[in-house]
Amino acid sequence: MKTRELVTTRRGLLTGLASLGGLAVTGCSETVPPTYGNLLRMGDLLNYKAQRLLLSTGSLAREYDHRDISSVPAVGTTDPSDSKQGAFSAERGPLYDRLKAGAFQDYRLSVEGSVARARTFSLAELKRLPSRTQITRHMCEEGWTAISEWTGVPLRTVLEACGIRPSARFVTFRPFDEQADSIDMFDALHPQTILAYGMNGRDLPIQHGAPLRVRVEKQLGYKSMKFLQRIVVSDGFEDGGKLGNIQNGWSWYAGI
Ligand SMILES: Nc1nc2c(c(=O)[nH]1)N[C@H]1C(S)=C(S)[C@@H](COP(=O)(O)O)O[C@H]1N2
Ligand SMILES: [Mo]
Repeated sequence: MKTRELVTTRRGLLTGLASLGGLAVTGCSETVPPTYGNLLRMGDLLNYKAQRLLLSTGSLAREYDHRDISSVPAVGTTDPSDSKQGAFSAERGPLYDRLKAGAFQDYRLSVEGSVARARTFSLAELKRLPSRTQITRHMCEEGWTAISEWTGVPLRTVLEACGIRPSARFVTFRPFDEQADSIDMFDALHPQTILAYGMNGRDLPIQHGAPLRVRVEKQLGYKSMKFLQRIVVSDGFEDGGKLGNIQNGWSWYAGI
């Protein structure tokens, strides 16, 4: 069963790569993120280009067994409704509080931007789409790692349900706290990039990003944005403005 899943997934990845064509692999200029004139950031660009070349042969993050699952610290925002937390949003925090009180029955994920049919998804709708479960190692840039099982819907499935415009290149995640981050289409369509609503066989706990977080398994921990409210597809690179990790001193590309 496991092997068959893996084979299907690898084939899925190859199909994905074929359909992307030379887009990211050849590094055509629109797909290369800016380095913001910082010399140190040139290393990110090299990492980005190297990883995209490696991906042409197909690359999945390692998956583990149930017995490997470890305990995970909750890091960064652990509850967007808590006004004492550093990244509290005065605008979205109270909204999150109401959704949490209603057990996220009224939660809607908005998918917008460079798609043919912008729309929202309830949790029930997301759960009706084909799911993927994966046991992976989270690697935080602070140095700790932890292994968990994640269940969710591939981001690719959700984007395709909205009709990805051929000009689309990047996907930005807008959470309920004061943060934002983006990935390129290559990572967005990667078979292990999922919108997770389950963790270790249960509903995703609040502190780990309820009701929905993304798992970007080929990058460091901070790219796996928790508490998703909106997903914005764009043709050009968006740094997320002052909420974006890039303007707050983080590498945009954190491939591992
Ligand atoms: N919305 C949001 N997403 C976030 C963060 C955050 O503070 N807010 N922290 C990031 C960081 S630095 C890490 S390591 C992981 C931590 O996930 P965990 O709390 O489930 O361990 O979430 C990432 N996603
Ligand atoms: Mo982190």
